[in-house]
Amino acid sequence: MSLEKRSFEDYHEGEFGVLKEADREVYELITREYERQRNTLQLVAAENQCSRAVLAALGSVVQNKTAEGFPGARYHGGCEVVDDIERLAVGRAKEAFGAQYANVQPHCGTGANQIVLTALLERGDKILSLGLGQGGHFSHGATLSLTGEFFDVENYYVDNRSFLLDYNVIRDKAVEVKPKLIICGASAYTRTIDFEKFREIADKVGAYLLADISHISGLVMAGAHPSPVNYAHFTTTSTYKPGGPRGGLIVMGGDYNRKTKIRGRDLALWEHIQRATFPGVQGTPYLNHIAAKAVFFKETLSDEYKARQFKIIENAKRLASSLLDLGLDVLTGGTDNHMVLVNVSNFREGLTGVIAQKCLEECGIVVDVNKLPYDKKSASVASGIRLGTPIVTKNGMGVKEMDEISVLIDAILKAVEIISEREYKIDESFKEEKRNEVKELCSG
Ligand code: DSN
Repeated sequence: MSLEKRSFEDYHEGEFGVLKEADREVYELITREYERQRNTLQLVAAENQCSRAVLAALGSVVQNKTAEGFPGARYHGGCEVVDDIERLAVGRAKEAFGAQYANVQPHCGTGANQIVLTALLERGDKILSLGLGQGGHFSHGATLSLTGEFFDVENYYVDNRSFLLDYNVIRDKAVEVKPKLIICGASAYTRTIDFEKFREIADKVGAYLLADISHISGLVMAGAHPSPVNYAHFTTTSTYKPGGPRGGLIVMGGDYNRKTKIRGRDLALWEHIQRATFPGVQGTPYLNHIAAKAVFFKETLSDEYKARQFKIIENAKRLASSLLDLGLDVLTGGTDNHMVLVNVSNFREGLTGVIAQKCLEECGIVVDVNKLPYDKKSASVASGIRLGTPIVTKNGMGVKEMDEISVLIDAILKAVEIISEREYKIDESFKEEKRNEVKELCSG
């Protein structure tokens, strides 16, 4: 049963009694967060909701164990149980992704990308990736990220009219730049990514291909989006976005065992990844998170999980079409995945992404402000918002609720009084009315 249907005490049963006794302040903050998640609409495309079994593994004594290294080759004693846990998680990750190699140690998706870059590249090597403001990610070489500081990064862009990836343009850019690594995958792109084409481009210029599928990895595991695993040399994902614990993952397909000389060491590609993980980038992995990843990967093999991924897409498509029907500008005219991008500045004169995000949140609808491709506004003001359907789908919502959510969004964005690009006013009684409607929807 999802968290929306249960009280905090009921959901967490006994274990939070201990915290309540030990630290009332933190207990109350966690209770508040639980109520926030339960009574408001969670439409952050990067978020999901893990199961109670995953939470149990996260909160287990496994968190006490230190174990630098890999199963069978640790720098600490007493690792026989955590070795079995990590082996189980690796086996299940391989099965879930149809991969030849899996590394469950990365602390997060960004860390997984840093490990791949550390394994392959030397300072100043060239990366070609989708620009951050175009839907890319900080860890794909953005300025201010260490990936942008250490490497020579060039970007490819989406088309300035269709907002779609144009693979011919990307190929031409790759031929011009001659990168050592091409990164594909995005945090704000709503259409299917052609990983096979990316691999053709990478092969043409002799580059490695990294597919960061953090946002769509649940869809990929279920077969609801084509998989990059046998095209990309390396596939990375965060594990919370598809509905598991916080953490990262690296998987590899047919290239995993390819002998490659990097910095004088002639090793298989997977061995370079192991070395870059520890001691390259990380120390002890979070073994409780690895136990939770094992639980999660088992869940992803179930029919319920797989069916839900298709439902997430169905709901996102319906949310996009309902918003379009109400006159909102949905980028690319719809979506192929879990995500919907809306240009709110095209909806009302003076409306910005940040005002949309804040006034929706005051009414109980949680979304992200999002700089859109070719957006003239700064990232913190922006013209867009990004919405995602994984959590509302997990909580049993369907197309009827997507229509209701669209009507709420339309009404709130029309009602807000715009003062400046960041300032606005919203009538208190209108806000209360919408919050109650949202609460009703969440408990339905
Ligand atoms: N937090 C993710 C997102 O919002 O897309 C990126 O790491």
